[in-house]
Amino acid sequence: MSERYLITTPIYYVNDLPHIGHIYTTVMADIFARYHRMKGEQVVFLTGTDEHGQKIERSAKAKGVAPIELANEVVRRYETLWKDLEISNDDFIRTTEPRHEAAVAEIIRRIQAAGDIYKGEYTGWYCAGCEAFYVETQLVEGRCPDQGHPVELLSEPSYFFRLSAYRDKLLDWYRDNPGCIQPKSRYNEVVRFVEGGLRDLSISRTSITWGVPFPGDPDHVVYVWLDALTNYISALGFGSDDDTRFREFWPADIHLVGKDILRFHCVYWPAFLMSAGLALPKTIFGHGWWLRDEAKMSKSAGNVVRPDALLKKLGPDPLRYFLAREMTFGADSSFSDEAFLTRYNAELANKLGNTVSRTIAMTHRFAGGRIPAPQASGPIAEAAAIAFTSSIEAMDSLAPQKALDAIWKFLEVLNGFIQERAPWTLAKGGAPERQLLEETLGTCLEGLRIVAMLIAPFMPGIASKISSHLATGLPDVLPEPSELWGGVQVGAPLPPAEPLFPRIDINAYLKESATDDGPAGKPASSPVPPEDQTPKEISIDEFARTRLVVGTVREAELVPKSKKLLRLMVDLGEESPRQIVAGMATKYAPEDLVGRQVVVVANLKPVTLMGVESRGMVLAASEDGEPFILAPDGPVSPGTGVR
Ligand code: ME8
Repeated sequence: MSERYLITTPIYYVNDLPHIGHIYTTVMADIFARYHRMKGEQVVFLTGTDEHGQKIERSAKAKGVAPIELANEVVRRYETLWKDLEISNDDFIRTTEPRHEAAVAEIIRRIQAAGDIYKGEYTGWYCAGCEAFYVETQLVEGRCPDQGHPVELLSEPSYFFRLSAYRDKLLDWYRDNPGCIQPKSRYNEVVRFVEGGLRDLSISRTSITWGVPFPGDPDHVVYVWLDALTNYISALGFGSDDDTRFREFWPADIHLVGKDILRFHCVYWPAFLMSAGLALPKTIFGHGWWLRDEAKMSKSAGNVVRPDALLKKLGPDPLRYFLAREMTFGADSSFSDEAFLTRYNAELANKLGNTVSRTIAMTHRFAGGRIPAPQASGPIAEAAAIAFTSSIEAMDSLAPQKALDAIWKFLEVLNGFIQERAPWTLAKGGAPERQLLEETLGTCLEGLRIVAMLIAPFMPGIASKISSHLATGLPDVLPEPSELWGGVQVGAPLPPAEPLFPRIDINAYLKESATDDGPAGKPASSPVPPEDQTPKEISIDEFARTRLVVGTVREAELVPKSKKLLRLMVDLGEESPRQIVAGMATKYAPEDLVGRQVVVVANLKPVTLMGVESRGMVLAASEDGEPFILAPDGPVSPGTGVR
């Protein structure tokens, strides 16, 4: 019987649309769910929406709709977003579903049977933003101590849960299960809080109506946090006729939550479960916050990032990668498009994308486009084994960013191996060099097959694309370490290389999104007069920083949908021709350029023009907008310098 693994995200409020914080928790949970499936475990991954309570009741009223209409609309957005991000949740629980309400009634029945509920009067402060009760001394400058939301005074009949009776039992649980709250700093925080003593908790409301009716007393609705926390078992069938999944999968292996809702998960939830005689979760992991301008991003603060444009432009994988790589799991981090695009270009386009397309291109050029046999063993196989075991260890110890580190270190090893062996030089040698060349390419392709397998939980789309490039599918289950090396299909034909991550011109992108995006945008016309366009004097050293070389055009074609742009493949004497986009189609037909020599700026930062990456610039004199190509006075070898 394979092991079982239950992972959950918080269920999100439906008062507003999701932002990067909700995306983060859900993506991280998805990464772990996929990883555990690849370990051969039976996984249940749950997410959903928290639809009751004062906050939703008020938001709906302000929008002039019924709460359920608001919920339906936001749920639709969540479901689309999760699909776009390739989230592989096994269920989506809504707290307005009958199966959930049945579970809430059942847990209250059990808590009541344990003698832990009594009726009284609640008088105190309430924060609708956090849906939390506070006593006067907890407030900070008259606001909620956790998030600074406004609070209001309540005085209403209420049912109470004897939370105070659970102080010692909770402390015992924390002591006996030091891994139950992670990271350690959060564990200490919770223990200190509980050591300070617990007050009984109000678990019903009478001044709102949008909630689960309190069993046996229809004047009350269930306090929204007791209602919401129960989602973790209602989604498994607890309290329903078919509770097989509950019996098989509960307790949860990990509740993944933001640190904002630690107290509810580490104090209230275990106490409710103890009272109801149910098993306690194995781990509650409180991750950090995505910040903007030093403040937590939140719907109420209105400082949120909704990365719709990035998602639309680049698909889900780069965003999934960035979220997992940028934030040390557990710590806070700041989100910026710039940090995202920098990692994208450096780590995805350069390190991963280039290594894959370069290796495939060389296999076509030098090895007939079929996968050659890799080395049977050696330093690259050893480095692959290290990447494999380190990334598994990192994932098992809840450090996904370290797993990515290990994989990218291995990519560096592969790149170093290519540079050292220099297939483009080996290709010019005799039989022994050719054999070495084939072995080099086979070894790199095998290394990339392993990389694809290891990145699959993080970037499922790209991983399967690389695997299909390499003519192997992704394995459903990770191999044993002894079986890791040598799975590549020797002799299989490779499809042509295609760029996996087209490079992005960061400045152009940021400028474009600044003018597109409203609040961060700048007015299209500026009152500041344009600067003098004549460049100022430069020194010879400054000029020498421009690498000018002669190249021979090998291929030319029109860029689709463009009247002006040509896509050229220019031989600069490097291992493969460079793709360069030139604005010359109004003057030159593609076929006239093939075979011609041109002068190229070879160290220009790559840009993407009409979706095509350009890695250099062809020089031309320009008179009244008409280009005149510059060329050497006689044929020279591609790559010859110009000065
Ligand atoms: O709290 N950085 O729902 P919610 C990182 N319904 N993560 C963030 C974040 C940020 N800036 N902002 C939000 C609720 N999150 C309750 C949960 S569970 C039984 C009920 C993430 O819509 C993080 O996981 O306010 C946080 O805990 C959650 O979204 C809060 O989502």
